[in-house]
Amino acid sequence: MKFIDETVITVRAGNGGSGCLSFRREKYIPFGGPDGGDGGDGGSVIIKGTDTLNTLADFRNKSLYKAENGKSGGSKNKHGRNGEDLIINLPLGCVIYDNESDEELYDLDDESKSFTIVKGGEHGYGNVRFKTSTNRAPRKKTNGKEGEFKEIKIILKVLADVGLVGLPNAGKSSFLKSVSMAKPKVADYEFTTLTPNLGVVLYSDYEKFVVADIPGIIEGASKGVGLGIRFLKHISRTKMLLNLIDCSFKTYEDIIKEIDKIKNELNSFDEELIKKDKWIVINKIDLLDEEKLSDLKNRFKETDFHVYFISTVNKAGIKELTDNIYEYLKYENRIKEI
Ligand SMILES: Nc1nc2c(ncn2[C@@H]2O[C@H](COP(=O)(O)OP(=O)(O)OP(=O)(O)O)[C@@H](O)[C@H]2O)c(=O)[nH]1
Ligand SMILES: [Mg+2]
Repeated sequence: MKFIDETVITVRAGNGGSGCLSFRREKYIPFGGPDGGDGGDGGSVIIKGTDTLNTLADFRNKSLYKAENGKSGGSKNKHGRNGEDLIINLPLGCVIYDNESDEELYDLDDESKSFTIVKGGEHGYGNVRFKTSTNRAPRKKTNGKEGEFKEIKIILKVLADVGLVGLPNAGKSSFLKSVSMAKPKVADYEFTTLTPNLGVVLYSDYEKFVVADIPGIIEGASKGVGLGIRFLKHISRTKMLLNLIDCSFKTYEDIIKEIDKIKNELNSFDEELIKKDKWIVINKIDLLDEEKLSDLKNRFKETDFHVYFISTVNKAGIKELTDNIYEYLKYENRIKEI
């Protein structure tokens, strides 16, 4: 299914049902009293996050979401039925904005949360309600109130613990593939990944963490070059970043430049991103001879970078890296129990 991460929809709650104007008409009771019942309340529109969805594609072809109106009241004091609420399930991680003011309204970052986004209109009153000692035959009833409506913008920012960043072809998707059950496309050309992929790393029987693989970033991405920054929002909620780097045919200096390039792009997009802990992951070490690899390792020892050397092909270094990610998330109290 197509990955869509932004959409605008209108939500409309149901109107309240009208109250009824009616008088008792029974044999032998010439002037029956009022017996018009109240209407029912209009249904509300409720939104909820679920992890069974991961795209907003379903919402592209429909723009109005409406809850049911309350039914009108009836004679014989019959209350109208309340309109049913409409529950809209959205992918977990969606943030909801008021489309007019751009104000953030809700953050669906937890499956247990649900929000009433527009409330159904209150029911109208039947004429029974207006009976008083001086007016025994009120000819008054009220209509239900209109349901609220709102135009909302939904932006999906996937929820993941670890975000993968790097130039195209660095091996981000290969890494995701090697640590999770995810099956992202991997190929020897740039921009193989066009939309984010999520993978769940099952660390033990009862613990997991989620890794997000996004399209490669190139110089100028923050200004719209390549696939641009469109997908960077998906790593904004991660707890840490891994900067993957293809080390084949590169000198130590090339690698340092590449680290800087990515850092600049992240920084231009959102300064918060570079406040995240970022580990450098040098990939494709199977393509280096031993001397070059140990030379590279030595050069990095003199730096402050938190660095790992891996190969997604022969799995070198992968276990150590995932163990350390797990320890980090656990230490930060961020590991999820399944
Ligand atoms: N030799 C070797 N090749 C690798 C390794 N990891 C990935 N590759 C290859 O590198 C190429 C790019 O890998 P991807 O995982 O698609 O890279 P990516 O970073 O996801 O690329 P984009 O999605 O374009 O940003 C593929 O041909 C992979 O097979 C590795 O450890 N060693
Ligand atoms: Mg990829």
